[in-house]
Amino acid sequence: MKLSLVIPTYKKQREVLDQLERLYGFLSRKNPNFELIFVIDGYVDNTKEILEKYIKENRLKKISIIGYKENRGKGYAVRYGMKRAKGDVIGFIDADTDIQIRTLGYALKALKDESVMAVVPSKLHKDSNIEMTTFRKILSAGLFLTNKLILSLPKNVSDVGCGLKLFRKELVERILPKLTVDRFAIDSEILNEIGKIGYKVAVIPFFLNKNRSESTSTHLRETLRMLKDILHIAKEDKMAFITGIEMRFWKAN
Ligand SMILES: Nc1nc2c(ncn2[C@@H]2O[C@H](COP(=O)(O)OP(=O)(O)OP(=O)(O)O)[C@@H](O)[C@H]2O)c(=O)[nH]1
Ligand SMILES: [Mg+2]
Repeated sequence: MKLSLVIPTYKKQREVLDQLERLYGFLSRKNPNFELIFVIDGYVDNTKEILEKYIKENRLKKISIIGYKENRGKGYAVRYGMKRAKGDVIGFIDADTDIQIRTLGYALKALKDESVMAVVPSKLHKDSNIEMTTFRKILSAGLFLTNKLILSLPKNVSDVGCGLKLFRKELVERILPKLTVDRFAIDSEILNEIGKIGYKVAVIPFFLNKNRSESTSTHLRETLRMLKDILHIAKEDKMAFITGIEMRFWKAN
């Protein structure tokens, strides 16, 4: 199985090489048929140069560095990378090393079941190791409930924002043309599309490193933006539903 991993990368010049080494080493052992696609989401620091220098010096294959000048957001970067991915399984993972690499091991194992079309980790899985402050717990639960109430998430999904997800190529081909979100609500939008179609999702444990950086996606401004985007997704779905009924009504008459 060929695996394409998209790595949306914004202002990660301090961590990105560690992530590259880690992914390259892990996949060379566990699933040597892979490609890593770093999408530089805005040339705002030296991430691109650092990656290119390292790849050249070490003559690494299977890695592409693509990107653009202006920052567009995680959603835009993920879509940009996925469009260019060639794998039978296509996924994305955060550019920093906060997620423990064994989470990817669990994800690959879950795909051994041929009927599984997507793999999604959850902080609530009984084997996850996540310790969160009370504030983060409340925020996380609130965000999930909002998603659950207004979108069509797959039934067994209990977490939305984890920065690692894998999908089979057929699923990506079907939903990618429908995706529009540029920022962090991309995860919600993808899960909503999967839920609407009814694809089988495997939920796996999520392992985070202890001393990780302060979260960007939980900043108030990003959270509000995410809520706005989620409401927009729900509104578009409702409009499509109403239009569908109208069309049937006019056809019937
Ligand atoms: N913050 C941010 N991240 C982006 C953007 N575009 C792509 N990303 C990537 O989205 C992923 C998640 O973003 P992070 O900033 O790590 O968010 P987080 O994991 O909630 O927070 P940290 O604790 O800061 O790592 C990373 O791989 C980023 O490089 C963007 O415009 N803003
Ligand atoms: Mg992060």
